[in-house]
Amino acid sequence: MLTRRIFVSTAGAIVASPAIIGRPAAAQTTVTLRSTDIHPDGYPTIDAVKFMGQLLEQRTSGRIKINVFHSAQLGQERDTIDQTRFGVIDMNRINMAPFNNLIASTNIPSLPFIFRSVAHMRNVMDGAIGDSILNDFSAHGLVGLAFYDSGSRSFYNSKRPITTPADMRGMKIRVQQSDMFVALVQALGANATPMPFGEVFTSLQTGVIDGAENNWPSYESTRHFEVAKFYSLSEHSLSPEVLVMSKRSFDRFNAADQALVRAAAKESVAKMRELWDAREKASEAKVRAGGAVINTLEKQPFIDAMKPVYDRFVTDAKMKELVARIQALT
Ligand code: BDP
Repeated sequence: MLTRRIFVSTAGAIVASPAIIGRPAAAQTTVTLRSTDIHPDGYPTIDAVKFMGQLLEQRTSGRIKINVFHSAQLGQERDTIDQTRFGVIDMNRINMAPFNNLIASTNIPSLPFIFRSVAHMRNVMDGAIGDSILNDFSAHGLVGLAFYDSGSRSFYNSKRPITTPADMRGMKIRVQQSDMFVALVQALGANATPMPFGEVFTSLQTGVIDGAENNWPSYESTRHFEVAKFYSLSEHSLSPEVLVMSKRSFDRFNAADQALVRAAAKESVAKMRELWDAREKASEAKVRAGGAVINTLEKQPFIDAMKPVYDRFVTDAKMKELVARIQALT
């Protein structure tokens, strides 16, 4: 919501409040964008969006600000998507996975083993392929602003170390609310349980599920390592984070302010990566010290087992072309 001292006319245009009528509206109108994130304060995604807010505040002499609501104060990820589309929430830092069922191309960077390395992922997401996926948000009432890193996701559970797909047979594994992630886990012979992030700790603790999959910082910040100590380095998905804005909120800005918003979002990516790289190391050290049992594994059997996921989700010509272009890129 573009709030504070702004009235939105029925035509949707921003007009100055009576208190400031008589002064130049553009110089006086303050816009505070509400941005949502499920992570706790201090997580790299939160600090990156705050950094973007500082850039905007400086560049507009305080006219545009961002208020980041952390810790799922505005809801769990999938629930916040519609609120963002309708403009109840202005900005959303969210993983690609909850968009997978809504926007076909968002499946691509979430696919198992699509990226060879973090450098490969950054190269793809920073270039033309990333831009084309960001553009696909516009048909859904959203403006794709930027991608953030999310490290690599690995399986963890409360039962035993996983070294081969057979170790996962029959395990109940929580996944994000994405059919592609359900299929990915099923391909390994495990039972996939889609559920919101905020319910995972209790579900692990009570044995409703045996495990889940995530990167080091989320495994650590959620304290999942305390209730599911076997972390097996499958590194099967680098599904990035995305920063989107409600098209309704974005369209209320004039072209110059829209350009400022886009530029500040892009500039926050480098900041995020710096924070992310440091946090990954710190989180890994923390879970190791906290008693997590970490093992490496041979990836090829997992790559082979997950092949059917490509057959099912990379179906049309556009998706096939994107996958081929990603694989061809260094
Ligand atoms: C984290 C992502 C977050 C996802 C969460 C999850 O940063 O956006 O919602 O995983 O597994 O790594 O739900």
